[in-house]
Amino acid sequence: MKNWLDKTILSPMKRRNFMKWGSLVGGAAVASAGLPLKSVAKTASADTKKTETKTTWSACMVNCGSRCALRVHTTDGVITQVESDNRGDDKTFGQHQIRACLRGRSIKHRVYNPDRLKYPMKRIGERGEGRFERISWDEALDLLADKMKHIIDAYGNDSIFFTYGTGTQGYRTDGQHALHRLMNMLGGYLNYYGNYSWGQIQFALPFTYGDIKAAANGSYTSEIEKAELLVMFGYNPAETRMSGGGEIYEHSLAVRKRGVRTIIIDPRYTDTMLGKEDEWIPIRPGTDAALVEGIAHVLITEKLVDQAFLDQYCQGYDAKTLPDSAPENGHYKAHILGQGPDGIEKTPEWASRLTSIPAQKIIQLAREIGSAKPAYIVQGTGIQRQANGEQTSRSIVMLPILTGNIGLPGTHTGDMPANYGYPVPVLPTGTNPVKASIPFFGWTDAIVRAHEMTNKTDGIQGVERLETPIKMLISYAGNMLINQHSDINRTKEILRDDSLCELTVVIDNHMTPSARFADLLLPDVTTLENTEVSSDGYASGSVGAVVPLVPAIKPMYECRSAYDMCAGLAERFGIREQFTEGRTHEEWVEHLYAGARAKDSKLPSLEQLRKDGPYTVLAPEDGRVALQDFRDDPVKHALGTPSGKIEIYSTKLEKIAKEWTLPEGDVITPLPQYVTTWESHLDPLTEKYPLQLVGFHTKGRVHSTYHNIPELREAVMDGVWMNPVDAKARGIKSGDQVRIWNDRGETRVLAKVTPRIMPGVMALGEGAWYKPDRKGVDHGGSFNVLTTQRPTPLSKGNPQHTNLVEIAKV
Ligand SMILES: Nc1nc2c(c(=O)[nH]1)N[C@H]1C(S)=C(S)[C@@H](COP(=O)(O)OP(=O)(O)OC[C@H]3O[C@@H](n4cnc5c(=O)[nH]c(N)nc54)[C@H](O)[C@@H]3O)O[C@H]1N2
Ligand SMILES: Nc1nc2c(c(=O)[nH]1)N[C@H]1C(S)=C(S)[C@@H](COP(=O)(O)OP(=O)(O)OC[C@H]3O[C@@H](n4cnc5c(=O)[nH]c(N)nc54)[C@H](O)[C@@H]3O)O[C@H]1N2
Ligand code: SF4
Ligand SMILES: [Mo]
Repeated sequence: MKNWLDKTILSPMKRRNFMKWGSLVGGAAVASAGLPLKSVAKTASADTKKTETKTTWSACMVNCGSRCALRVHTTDGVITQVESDNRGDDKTFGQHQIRACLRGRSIKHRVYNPDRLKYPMKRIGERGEGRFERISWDEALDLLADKMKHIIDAYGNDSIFFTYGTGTQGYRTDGQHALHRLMNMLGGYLNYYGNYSWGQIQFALPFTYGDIKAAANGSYTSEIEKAELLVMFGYNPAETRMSGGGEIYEHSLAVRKRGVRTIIIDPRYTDTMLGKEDEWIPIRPGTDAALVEGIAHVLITEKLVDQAFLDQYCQGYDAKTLPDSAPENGHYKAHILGQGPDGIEKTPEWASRLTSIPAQKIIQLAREIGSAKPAYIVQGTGIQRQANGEQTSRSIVMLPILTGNIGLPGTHTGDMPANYGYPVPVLPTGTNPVKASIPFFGWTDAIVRAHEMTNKTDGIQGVERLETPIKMLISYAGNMLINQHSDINRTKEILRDDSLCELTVVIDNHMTPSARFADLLLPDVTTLENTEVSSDGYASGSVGAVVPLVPAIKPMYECRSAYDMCAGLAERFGIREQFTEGRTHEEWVEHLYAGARAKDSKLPSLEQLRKDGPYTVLAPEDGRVALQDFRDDPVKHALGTPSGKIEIYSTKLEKIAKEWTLPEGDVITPLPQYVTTWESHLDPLTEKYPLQLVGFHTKGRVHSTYHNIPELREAVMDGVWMNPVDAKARGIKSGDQVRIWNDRGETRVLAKVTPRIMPGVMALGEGAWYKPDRKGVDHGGSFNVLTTQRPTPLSKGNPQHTNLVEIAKV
């Protein structure tokens, strides 16, 4: 059994069947999208004798960081309307309505969508061509079990990999938990660590602060209202934390009620500003670390640093606390004052040349940051999705450290903010017998060059080197296979060769660009057809919640939950009983919730929860300020760093920098400092591609989810942001079709000419669906035809916001 096209597996292409299926899709598409509800009812549910209306609770489970509850109205088994949480009076915080955004409210169109996957299907023709044949569930599961047995026998469990997928982030019993549980029982799978969201910052900051447990190194956004000054680096909650329960609500309350002075540093004038900011400081992408160093210069020379704090709590600020292993003058102060190894004084003028921020502005900013007590300094995650992401994240946290704005009310560590999450229990997944772990971003490399990948070259963890290449990919609730991973054209080449990765399985609701690259396509139920008890998400500020999901409608077509798919697969491996422990999915939900209630007597009964809607809990007052215990007693509550202190100079990084083999141009430094990288504004490549292109997460979608909803496409028109100066130089006007390209690919999109972006920098919302023409030019505005798979130096993560491009009118 060599590959998918092996004759023993694949029946000859049945053209007539394919056509028949094709017209069926078309028919159903019209029915669900266009016809009156009665006809949809017939398609969706056969037994509709008397009119029955009901309202059930469900939730939007996509990965925006929140998890808004939804009230779903149905008539005769057909969804008629979806509304937001309408309880509460908005007078008391915690009693307020946690309102869903425009996306969650349009979820009905994601359920009744022409792209819906209806039946299991197997690929016919070349991988990626998008031609499939309908098969039965029995055939699909038999085929999958056979292929998996072969792959495990021939290559081992470490050749099976789950690509990152966040379409059902909130599930506790279904989805990836069920899949991981099954795979662990079958001998495991290749692990990954980190994630596309904050892979760089999460890897980098423990060198400074010690191990991060979830977001425990941050203070809650509820602390903002106690601050005198709020400084936000590339933090855009108005678009990326839109839920009424989350960070944006707390941020807005603080600014509205307390008028906290707010400075926002971002190349774009974001929706978070829109008149709420006191100052917008546009910055050249990838240069925030240089800005920090320019500010540090002023803080040091004007004696605005908190010397007592630095002496007592930190390692490596000056000679007094520099560890023995460090070179002489290897400390931060020397580095800033030009007495370190590079001999460059990091003056505001020096920083100005790199950042495009006037030196006078940098001086003013430094004086403000140096004198405001307390100051809440925070960063988003767009900044670290860059080639020097780890260096930048570590640098930004120097501002609260230098000024002693740590561990006190109204302060924050400079990390992303912390959030409270009610600990809703998860289906036990067991442990993975496979020890090897790759960085989340390294899977395409692990298909083609696994034998070269080691712990010192490619961030392999758990083992010294990879034994075997990836031979099977399972994409559950992700569009990573094509759309969301970098460099689509490279990925396509790799996936098209099915002698490399022999099996691709996609479990989704829709025929996405990734689904087209499946060998086996398995249709999942949507959130509104599923049963769950979820937590509130990871970006809900100080509000925690337990959110019930009750099926509003029956599973459509032949869709099945991942739990049921796994149970069917377990049966084929002879371990059904072990997998289910005799429980259905519904019974697991009940069982786990009963466990939660045994620990917290305040939780309502499941029946009551499902009737009344989410159960809300506020974060305890204690513990809202990060590192408060460390500030109170730095000995008793020493940090998890080797010295137990805040490591400005990191001895661990000093070691890594010596031991790892890095590609030409990559730099890791024990001090948090600015480094120039490939595809920065200083790269000679700017002669060919003079414009920097950054991405952002748009309010029109969550990544690629909700992209295929025409109403949303109309409400939030995709377009590449460009400054009038750059547009004029290229004869481009707002609304023009433009091509954006570099050596990796080309995409077509509309131009949005606006002073809301600084000159020389372009910005495009990520997540639009890849739509190539015959020559491979993308007409969908899909960002990742332009991004690179070259990883960042330290975490080996995704530098998806570091791109040089050129733009022209089509
Ligand atoms: N260029 C660029 N690329 C990026 C980023 C960037 O900033 N720039 N951001 C990165 C980040 S931070 C992230 S988190 C990733 C996100 O990347 P992904 O995790 O791939 O997220 P989505 O694109 O939303 O894909 C989720 C998929 O889940 C499916 N889905 C939704 N509901 C269900 C369900 O109930 N069941 C099943 N089975 N499937 C379902 C959707 O149809 C969709 O195909 O993208 C990364 N990619
Ligand atoms: N509506 C919506 N909400 C989402 C998501 C979504 O897709 N849609 N995705 C969710 C997920 S998984 C994640 S990880 C988060 C990510 O949410 P964010 O952390 O907000 O990430 P981004 O939108 O990538 O970038 C934030 C800002 O950083 C700016 N930026 C880029 N480069 C630089 C730089 O070098 N310096 C500075 N100072 N600023 C820079 C961008 O212009 C942008 O305004 O959002 C979550 N929320
Ligand atoms: S996308 Fe996020 S903010 Fe919008 S409804 Fe869904 S969970 Fe809520
Ligand atoms: Mo993310």
